[in-house]
Amino acid sequence: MLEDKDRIFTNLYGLQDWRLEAAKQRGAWNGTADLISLGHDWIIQQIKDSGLRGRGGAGFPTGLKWSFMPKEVKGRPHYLVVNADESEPGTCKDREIMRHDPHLFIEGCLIASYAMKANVCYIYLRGEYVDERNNLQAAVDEAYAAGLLGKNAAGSGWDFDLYLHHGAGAYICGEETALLESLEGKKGQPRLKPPFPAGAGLYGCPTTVNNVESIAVAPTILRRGAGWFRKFGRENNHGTKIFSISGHVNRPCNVEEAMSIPLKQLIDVHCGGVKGGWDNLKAIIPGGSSVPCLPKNICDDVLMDFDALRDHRSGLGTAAVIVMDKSTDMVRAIARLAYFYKHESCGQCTPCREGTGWMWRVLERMVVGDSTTEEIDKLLEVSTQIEGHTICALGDAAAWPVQGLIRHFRHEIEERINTYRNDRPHVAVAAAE
Ligand code: L3W
Ligand code: SF4
Repeated sequence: MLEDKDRIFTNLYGLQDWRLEAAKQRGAWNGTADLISLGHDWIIQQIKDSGLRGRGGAGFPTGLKWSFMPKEVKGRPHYLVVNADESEPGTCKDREIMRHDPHLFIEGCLIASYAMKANVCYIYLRGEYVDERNNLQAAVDEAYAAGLLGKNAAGSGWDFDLYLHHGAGAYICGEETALLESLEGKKGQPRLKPPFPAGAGLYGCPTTVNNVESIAVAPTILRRGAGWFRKFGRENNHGTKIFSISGHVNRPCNVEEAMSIPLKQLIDVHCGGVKGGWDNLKAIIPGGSSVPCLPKNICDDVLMDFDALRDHRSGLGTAAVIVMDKSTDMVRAIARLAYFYKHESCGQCTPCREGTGWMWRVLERMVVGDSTTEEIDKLLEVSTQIEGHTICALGDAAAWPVQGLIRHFRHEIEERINTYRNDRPHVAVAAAE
């Protein structure tokens, strides 16, 4: 359990003023120029040593990603682009950082940009995040007025400009290369990788794309030391993390906790428990809608980190925990997610464009039992044909929830098929023929 003194986001619930003076009193912009004076390599090494892994879903080591940027600026400018297109169902953590702790985030943009020799950073905001944009823009304006941004930003000797760009509400623009396309004014469709953005990103220039939370924790890691951050969690899963917990709990919330906290403790301590008690739990989706669900028996003692959840063939993703009690119709829930992915597919590659719609239509029939047991196997097979055969991770994201449903709740689909047939004997005869 994390103690209050170890929380990075001290205004996560907006109980205090988010503006510059109040943010400074909470520690933001404290010694920024001194940190920067320690140099590009020192900052990147500290972030590497801290064990910070990307907080946007993939968990890629942040310091390593920063180190992929060219060591020297040669002809092409370097860019930092922050992915604030928070759209993963269940995920609402970056929203709170931008609304209530925008200065910590802006300071992180300066420090990260300096580390990677970028003089310009773009923050790409989810289209629906209007209040967040308003607060963030007001905070950016304050920072410019106070000399924290612009020429010789924060007295560091580094010139740095920060721009907000508002998206238009497409989930796929949260995929880093679709985001870059959109930022360039084009249709938001993912690019083939490689090249990765560090080689050819925004306008073909070296670019790093990071999630809001990954950037916002950086100043505190540097101020308190890599070792401080590293001591939370366990090997390969370090630091503090904001969990977004929603669904059938008594008090849904965002909470910053130590990585690797047991799921049950997370829910009992911070959410007042599952509605109706722990025994009323049916399943969770542990990391935003893209990762497979887990049934109660796994939830009983699972740890909330990248490796523990991967070992159970799921993932930490964005750490958005969707809790479902026994009243949940799992088939309907996953069918609804399948609709989401079908709707958000950009349509570039055939397995995703055709497969997401096909899976959704089959699942809609399965919700009422109008299917066959053979079709469950076919659904699983099609999902594995989508997985890994597309340009971006949206194909995987559409396949994994379906695979989780079949892995853990196949019996619910089968029961429905049997009930449907028993109610309609002629259907059973036709299927047998
Ligand atoms: C240079 C290499 N860079 C990897 C970089 C890459 C990217 C990062 C992670 O998807 C996941 C997805 C969603 N040289 C590199 C390299 N990189 N190898 O590392 O890359 P990758 O491909 O593992 O993942 P991704 O494409 O960033 C993200 C999942 O997150 N997700 C939620 C997403 C939704 C949100 C949101 O709403 N904010 O983030 C939940 O699970 O399904 O699997 O930067 O360039 N050799
Ligand atoms: Fe577009 Fe889907 Fe292909 Fe991603 S996987 S590029 S969303 S069609």
